[in-house]
Amino acid sequence: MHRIAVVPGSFDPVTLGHLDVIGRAAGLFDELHVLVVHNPGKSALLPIAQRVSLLEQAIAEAELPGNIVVASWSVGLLVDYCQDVGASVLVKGIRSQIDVAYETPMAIVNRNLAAVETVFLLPDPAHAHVSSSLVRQVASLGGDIAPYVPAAVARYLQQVRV
Ligand code: COD
Repeated sequence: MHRIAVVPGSFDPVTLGHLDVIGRAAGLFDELHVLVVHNPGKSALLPIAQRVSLLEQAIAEAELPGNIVVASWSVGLLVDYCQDVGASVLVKGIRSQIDVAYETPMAIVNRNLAAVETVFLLPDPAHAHVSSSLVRQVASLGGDIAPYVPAAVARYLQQVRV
C-alpha cells in the first residue's frame, strides 16, 4: 500500500523546527505533501507563493528525501486536499500542552469528517522552542534569525529586511 501523508502549516516562514518534522515524517511515509495553508487566525508576513518557494529551497538544501511534494491550499477543508491526493494521515508537530490543546479538537473533527488520522511527532529538543512568530518578531526588530531558520529563509529575510 502506498501511504500518503500531509504536513500542513502556515510556514510563515518555515523554521528548523518545521524542517525537522518534515524530514522525519518523510521517512515514515511513501509520499509526503508539505501543504502551505492560510491560517485566518494569524496575520501573515509572507505571501503563500513565497512560503512555498522557501520551503522548496530549504528541503533541497537540507537534502531531504525525494518523496516530498510542496503545495498550497486555500479553498475548503484540509481534509478536502487529503482526499484529492489520496492522503489518509495528517502529521503535526507537538511542542507543548498548548499545541496539544489546539490540535486535539482538529484531529477529532478531521477523523470524523473524512477518516483522516492525525499523527503527532515530538520536536527535536534543539528546536522545540522555535516558532515562526518568534522568527517574525526577531527579524522585525533587527535580530539574528540564522539559528532558527534554514539558510534560504535567513538569506531571503535579510534581503527584504522585514
Ligand atoms: N518543532 C516541531 N513542530 C513544530 C515547530 C517546532 N519548532 N514549530 C511548529 N511546529 C508544528 C506546529 O505544531 C504545527 O503542527 C505545524 O508545525 C505547523 O505550524 P505553523 O505555525 O506553521 O502552522 P499553524 O499552527 O498556523 O497551522 C495552520 C493550519 C492551517 C495547518 C491549522 O490551523 C489547521 O490544521 N487548520 C485546519 C483547517 C481546517 O480544515 N479546519 C476544519 C476542520 S478542523
